[in-house]
Amino acid sequence: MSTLDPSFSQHLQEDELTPDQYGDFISSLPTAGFLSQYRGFWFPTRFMQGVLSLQKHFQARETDILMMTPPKVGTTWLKAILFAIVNRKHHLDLQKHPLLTNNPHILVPYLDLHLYNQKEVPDLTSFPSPRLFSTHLPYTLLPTSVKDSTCKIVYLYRNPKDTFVSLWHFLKNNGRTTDSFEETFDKFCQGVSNFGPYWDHVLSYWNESLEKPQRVLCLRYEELKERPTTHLKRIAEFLGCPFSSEEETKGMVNDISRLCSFDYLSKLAVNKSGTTHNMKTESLFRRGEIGDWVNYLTPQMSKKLDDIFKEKFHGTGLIF
Ligand code: PAP
Repeated sequence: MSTLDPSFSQHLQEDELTPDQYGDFISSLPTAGFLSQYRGFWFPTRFMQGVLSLQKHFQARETDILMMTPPKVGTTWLKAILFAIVNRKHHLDLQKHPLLTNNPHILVPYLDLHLYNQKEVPDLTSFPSPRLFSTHLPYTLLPTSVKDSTCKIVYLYRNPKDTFVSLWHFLKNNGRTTDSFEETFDKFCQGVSNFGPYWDHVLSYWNESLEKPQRVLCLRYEELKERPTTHLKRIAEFLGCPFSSEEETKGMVNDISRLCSFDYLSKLAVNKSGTTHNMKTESLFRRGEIGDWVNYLTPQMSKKLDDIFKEKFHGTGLIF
């Protein structure tokens, strides 16, 4: 039985909610299929509890490294890269590297989708410093403790057409939509997609990175794909752990780049079958290419996305 008024979601601050009120609060949000709208963004309803708990309870540390992404922009890849860079001194023997036996989502957990969705207040004490976490939350909805902290934030975004095509395959393969391709596309264009509107998500971090470049690093999937070693070095510098000339001479940057590449990770047994946090693991490694959208979008669909993103990103300096 609902204990809350339907207008509840507009009046009460979420951090005043008790855990037994979460369900009613979430039920009071506007929905579209499997998504619920909360503070201007669309979240998978099944993760709303994690979003609320994370916002209420997560305490950032100055040494934390948080990686933020909208879905399907290369999150799995960036998790592998950050884990490998940050922990490189502990895993010099690449033949025994944790990435060979663990999916990147296990090594770098989601705060919202996993840790705080499983438990109202998860025990994070076992995570060694610097703690490496990820979320799909837009910047504007991050907990205050993150916004007030000087912890580092690495953000990844991707061409919206490839992002949409990747999202479509993921939703279909994991039974997370009953919509057709065209319906999913129309909703994406209206901003109704997982953690969307996609443009608002990207802009939320982009604007922050312009204001605080020492705190927020924005990377583009296409740049990372075209010049991985350049960007691996850039990431390491940003995180305050630049590759030494000795490491570079030994080929460590190339080694990490190869270890985290689509070709390498997608062929590992650990990434080829089974599930990771209720996702089919293999669905996280589909094609890993730039421009696969041409095989799926009609010229009209392509133009529609061009027009939307031209307008949304006008004057921002963002390119796709
Ligand atoms: P998530 O949001 O569910 O975690 P995410 O990892 O962000 O998914 O995105 C998956 C995309 O990244 C897939 O793109 P595609 O559908 O266009 O193929 C996946 O193939 C791609 N991807 C995964 N690993 C890598 C990698 N190592 N290098 C490049 N792309 C990758």
